[in-house]
Amino acid sequence: MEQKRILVTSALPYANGAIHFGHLAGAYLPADMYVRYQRLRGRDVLYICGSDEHGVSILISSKNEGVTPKEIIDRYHEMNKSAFERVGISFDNYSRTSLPVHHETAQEWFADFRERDLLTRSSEKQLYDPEARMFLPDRFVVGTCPHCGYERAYGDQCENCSKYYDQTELIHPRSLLSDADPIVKEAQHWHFPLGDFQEKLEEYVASHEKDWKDNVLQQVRSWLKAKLSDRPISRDLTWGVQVPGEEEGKVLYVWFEAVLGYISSTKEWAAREGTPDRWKEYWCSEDTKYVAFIGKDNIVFHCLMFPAMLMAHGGYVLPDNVPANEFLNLEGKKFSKSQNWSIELKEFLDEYPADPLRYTLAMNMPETRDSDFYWKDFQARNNNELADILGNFVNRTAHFTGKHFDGAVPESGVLDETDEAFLAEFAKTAEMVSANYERYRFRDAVVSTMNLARAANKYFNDREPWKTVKSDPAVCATTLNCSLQAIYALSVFIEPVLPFTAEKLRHFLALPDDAPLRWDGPAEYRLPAGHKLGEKVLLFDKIDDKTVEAETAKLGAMAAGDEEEERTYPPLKPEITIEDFMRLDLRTGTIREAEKVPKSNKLIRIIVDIGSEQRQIVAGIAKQYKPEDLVGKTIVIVANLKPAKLFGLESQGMLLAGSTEDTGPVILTPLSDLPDGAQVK
Ligand code: B3M
Ligand code: ZN
Repeated sequence: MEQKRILVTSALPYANGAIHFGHLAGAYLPADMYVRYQRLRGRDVLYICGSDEHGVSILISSKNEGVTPKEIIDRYHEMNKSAFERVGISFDNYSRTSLPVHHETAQEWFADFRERDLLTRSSEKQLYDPEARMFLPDRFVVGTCPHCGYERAYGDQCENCSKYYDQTELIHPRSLLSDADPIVKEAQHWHFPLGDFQEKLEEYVASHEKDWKDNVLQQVRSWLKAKLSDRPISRDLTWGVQVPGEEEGKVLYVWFEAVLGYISSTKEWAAREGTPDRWKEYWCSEDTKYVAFIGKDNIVFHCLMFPAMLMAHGGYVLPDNVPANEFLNLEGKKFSKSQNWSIELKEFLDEYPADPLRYTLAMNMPETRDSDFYWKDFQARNNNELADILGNFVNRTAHFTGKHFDGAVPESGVLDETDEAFLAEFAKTAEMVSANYERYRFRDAVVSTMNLARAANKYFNDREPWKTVKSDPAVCATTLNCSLQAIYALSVFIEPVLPFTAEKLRHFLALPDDAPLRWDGPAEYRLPAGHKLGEKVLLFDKIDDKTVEAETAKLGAMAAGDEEEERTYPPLKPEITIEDFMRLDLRTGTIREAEKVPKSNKLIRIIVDIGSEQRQIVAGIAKQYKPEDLVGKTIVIVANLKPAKLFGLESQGMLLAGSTEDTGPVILTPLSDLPDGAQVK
């Protein structure tokens, strides 16, 4: 059964950074190609997206930069929206989850679930910062790892030993927001009963065994096999969608509300169109085919959580397909913003046109496995394929028609077999490319599309119009007539992948009003003889070796980078008074003994003489120092820190060390001699 309408969504990118090629190739370019193709088929298709403007990562960026979360989301929303436009992603609506329509929608869904007693509420122990007056998300706490003693372990996972634990298990937890010691407090959280949907989701996934991609099915099956369980859907944060009926500071878990962003964005679209109820035609009708484009890291939420929410609500259409792509890498390495191993869309588009990029990404789309963007490949695709095949064919046809036929479509004579066969390619291409788009095979679709340009180039060569123009003008006219028909056909078929070039072709053809801008146009319609063409246009500039070398070098240089400049610094803590500082008792002391803590590869136990007494301190410095090098050194310790146990050993204080991610702890010592027990202030 063919549905009346197609609803297409692309994952909502976080408004927390600039989108790069990897994002584009993952969830946006394929969706846009699919949508443009469907529009040409004359189908009622709606393409929805927007910025995901909540979540802890945005809060962290705002703290790091010392600006409000609103400033962060405004900046990146505008930046990404405009980059999407410039690269030709043709959303019908690009919304924001910070808009009232979204907050209301998400709250309505939550309230509906709660009123129907679907949700459960239970309490969990969590660290609370009494000074910042908030519960601490895992990324906002550091402390000593309960497993290996690493001192900068995060609330959920230790970067040193990779173990997971509960944030309340951290030793000496510290809030990254303020100086206060966090306290353990009970927090009430709402849970969505995902486990109750196990069976229904199994049926749902089974019903798509034939049409979903393997990478998607594999991930989903392994989740189902492990059995689904209830998921917390509230968080204690100051940034997000307020949980209705709760005190301030309790927000909906970002994934619970972000997926509803597709619905609120559709509502925004409908209201702007002056038909406020029309969003329901897409979301609440069995006549809709819903396709959700995402990257592979979003599979669980789109294939299990969101469908379960839609089932729980009732009356909504479920995704018919979730074509998730794998990841695109850059020159053999993962995209990394922090290491500057990345190409931001905006910067790229300041230098290069969008279509060659779309084409290159489509030809390397990570459809079944991770793939790469290489500058060299970009150059080759642009020069050898777009310019030398498509561009060359159009260029020669335009030039020849201008020179010999006064820039108008020549009258076709009798078609011979070659002409017939060439024209018959249009319908075949339409069918083949279409079959690929319908099956979400984007690379194959583009290969088949380019094959028509190849065939056209060959046709022009084989017919040698530069010879027949003298020897047999009627044949020459036929050749050019057919070539111009091919440009029209190409202007339709390349539209999904090369929309800006398609537009240029239509401009050159000065398409008559009755020429259908539709997928089946090339099989049915012919440009009439005598039709006056528009101006010749340049389609593709070649990219030279120097440019490619410079771009590649830039990437390398950035990654090796001037570390000082590229480093990000932890946010400064709130101001304290001199009295606050004086509460610390810092003392000098000489290390008398040092040895590695057995079974720990990080910890060293030292005995420090602070004059009045000797202290045992256990410190995570074994990677940086050998015990024998430490004995005899004067260091500074915090002498009035409450003792803590590490690997069964009591640590009676803490030594002062400076540290960065790259250096690890570096112990501080006095510049000149100081006796033991001197106060440090
Ligand atoms: N913003 C995560 C991501 O960008 C998230 C997607 C939301 S889709 C509703 O990977
Ligand atoms: Zn650890």
